[in-house]
Amino acid sequence: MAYRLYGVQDFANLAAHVALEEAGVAYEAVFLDPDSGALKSPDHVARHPMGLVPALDTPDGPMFETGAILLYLGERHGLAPSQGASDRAAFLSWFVFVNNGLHPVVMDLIHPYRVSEEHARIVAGVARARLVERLAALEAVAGTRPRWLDPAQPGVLGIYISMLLRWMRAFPWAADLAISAQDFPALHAIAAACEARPAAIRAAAANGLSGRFFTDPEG
Ligand SMILES: N[C@@H](CCC(=O)N[C@@H](CS)C(=O)NCC(=O)O)C(=O)O
Repeated sequence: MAYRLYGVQDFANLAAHVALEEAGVAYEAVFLDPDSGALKSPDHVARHPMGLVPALDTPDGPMFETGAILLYLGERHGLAPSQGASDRAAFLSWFVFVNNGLHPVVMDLIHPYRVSEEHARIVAGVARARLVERLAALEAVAGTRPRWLDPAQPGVLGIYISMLLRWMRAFPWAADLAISAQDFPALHAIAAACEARPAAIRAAAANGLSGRFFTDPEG
């Protein structure tokens, strides 16, 4: 088995799961039960120092962090511009923008009480405003249809964005703070194309998801 992916159903491992399916490589998905303490077990902490998911066993050793795993799989399996490609610089810029500027802010939209229990509403509201601003920037670049965000081609950045769109719609701390992919047509097109591909449908099913799981998820 080339890869073993450790995750929890419908957690951040979903993106790596879709990437593995798109890559068409041999892998095993291991789902852990967070309520059993499995994430904090010595075995799992050896894979992920914070006892979180995803973690991935690779032929080059164990990995953790969604962004690192997606970049690794993308470069190895043709789901991202490779070293030397003229569009790699732009791809890397926007990949890190999503990993660093979007992903943690989505976590604040979903779990603002981790920042401040008393001011959760304010934290989530600020996160929402930041996300809308940053999604607009991402929408603008997606509208230029770079190869690495082309809805017609699977790629790790489109997969990553699709998962975050799911979370922003399905899991905001308060329902009125939800962000809809429909408000960002170029991003919606990427997520809609992704969720229609057999690879993503297989990965979603393994995570207990069906239907329009990226663009119109049930919270
Ligand atoms: N920056 C990390 C964040 C990982 C993370 O927060 N994972 C969450 C799921 S989305 C988790 O494992 N939660 C389980 C827990 O908190 O016990 C990454 O992108 O991999």
